Amino acid sequence: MMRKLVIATSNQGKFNEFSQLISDFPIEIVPQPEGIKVIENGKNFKENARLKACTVANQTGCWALADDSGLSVAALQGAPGVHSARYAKTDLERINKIIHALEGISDRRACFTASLCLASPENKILIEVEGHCEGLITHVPRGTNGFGYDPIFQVNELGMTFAEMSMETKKVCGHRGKAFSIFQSRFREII
Ligand code: ITT
Repeated sequence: MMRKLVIATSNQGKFNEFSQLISDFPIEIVPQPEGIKVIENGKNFKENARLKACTVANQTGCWALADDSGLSVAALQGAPGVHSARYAKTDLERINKIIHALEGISDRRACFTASLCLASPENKILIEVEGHCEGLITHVPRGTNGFGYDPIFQVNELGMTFAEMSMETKKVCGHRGKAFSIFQSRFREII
């Protein structure tokens, strides 16, 4: 019987990316059941990923893979960082808030981080990894793919925003894909 893996997120964009990243593995991917509430009060991405993975694994009785991620903007002293999801109410409002906060500022440097944590129902941490992607905040949103802050994050190596890339390209250069490439070799050993 195939092992079940719950993707411990309520963010559909993340779920879509993980479905693609994990598609080669002999594992059944299931979404997080509705109604699970996690208090994300960790002081960094790693702590929040742990909280989400352990809570969901414990409540579902399955292995759970969580991702805590966010955008840190240099000229905003690392904000929104771990508060990326709570920076404003909607993706559009969050994007506009960043563009507005950087008005007249020439330093547009930013970094995306993804911390992944795989936990068992007994709250054992099986794998923890982190990936980063360096880029610049654009002056206007560009592109229609992806989710969240994708339209205003231009990746240094490619000069394209995440929202202008295919999921395949984002997988190679993005923070989540980079974290997953470290994750996958360890994951293969334990499944
Ligand atoms: P879960 O906690 O349920 O996974 P969330 O959206 O609240 O969902 P986080 O707490 O990790 O997730 O917050 C991450 C924020 O950063 C959120 O606003 C995302 O939309 C955004 N984000 C994360 N990865 C992103 C990516 O690859 N592209 C664009 N925005 C991203």
